[in-house]
Amino acid sequence: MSVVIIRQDGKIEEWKLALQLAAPEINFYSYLEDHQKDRIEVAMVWKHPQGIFKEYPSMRYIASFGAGVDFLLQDPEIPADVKITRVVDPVLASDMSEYVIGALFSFMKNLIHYRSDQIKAIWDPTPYIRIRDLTVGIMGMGALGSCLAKDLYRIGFKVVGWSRSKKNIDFMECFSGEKQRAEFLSKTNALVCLLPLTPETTNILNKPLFGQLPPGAYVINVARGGHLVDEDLIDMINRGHISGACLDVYHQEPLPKQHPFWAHPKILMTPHVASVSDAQAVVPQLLENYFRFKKGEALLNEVSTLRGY
Ligand code: NDP
Ligand code: OXD
Repeated sequence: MSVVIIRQDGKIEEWKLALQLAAPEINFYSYLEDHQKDRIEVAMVWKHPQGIFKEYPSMRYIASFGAGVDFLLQDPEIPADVKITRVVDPVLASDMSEYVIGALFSFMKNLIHYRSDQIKAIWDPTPYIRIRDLTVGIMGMGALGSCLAKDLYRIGFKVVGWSRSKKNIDFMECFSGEKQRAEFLSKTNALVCLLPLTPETTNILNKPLFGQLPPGAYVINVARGGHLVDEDLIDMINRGHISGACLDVYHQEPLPKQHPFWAHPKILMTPHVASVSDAQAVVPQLLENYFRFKKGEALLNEVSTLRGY
């Protein structure tokens, strides 16, 4: 029983140790160490080097270490019949809520603005926004978006949501599909993107969409860089229609040093850390799926390659 672990962020040993401790009967290999590649059927992966799956002709099941699977579905070298799963985890969801709530308050209370004033020793009180004055619109009401909606509601925010299929949630108004998107946007003062990256959602955060938000709206993108048309965001902020943005994800990560986001006074950037899979929380579901796969049982959180998420 063998599994290959593939990731390029320096965390292979940490995950390998956590997995090995929990399942000593399985051999876990880093893709960088010697192992019989042609016999490996299962991989656990986070942002793999392109072309790596050509080296694993027996691959049948790939588990993403994260919630997103866009990097796997975009790889044409992964055969269509390979099963793919993703992480769905309450810790991942609550970490995401905490991040978004932090970003919202930093916008409402002008904290980034004051930090930049502080560096220049400027004393300039500015009006702030109260919870009761703001409606948060969540694009993507899945595992993360629906947890965020509950947490925001608990704090007292008005929340609206938008997804592919219709949701009925008693404490909030939910919209679905293309036809209801404009209405959803018209009610949103702070937009949070928690969509998966698919062909339908690529570049969805663009000028026409921003134009449908009320003037002064704030944008938080914690999903994928591919959702956002960078120059459209900058243009709509510079025109004053969008009051600013908090971004955690980018087209290219790390974001190249010359990118205009770095120096923009109204853009708060973080390095893809909104919610990071926690080994202790996630190892049990990775192993559960490994054993299910071995027994030929249905997998948890299997991705639909047709739907794209
Ligand atoms: P889910 O698959 O659980 O939810 C996706 C939601 O998006 C669903 O509500 C789905 O609708 C909706 N959706 C999908 N396609 C469309 C569409 N074309 N139009 C409208 N709605 C659509 O995903 P998660 O909540 O688990 O994660 C969302 C994303 O967050 C991940 O794919 C990942 O990219 C990102 N992420 C970022 C992290 C970070 O640290 N920055 C950490 C973790 C995740 P429906 O309900 O009808 O299916
Ligand atoms: C994820 C992520 O998809 O960290 O889990 O972006």
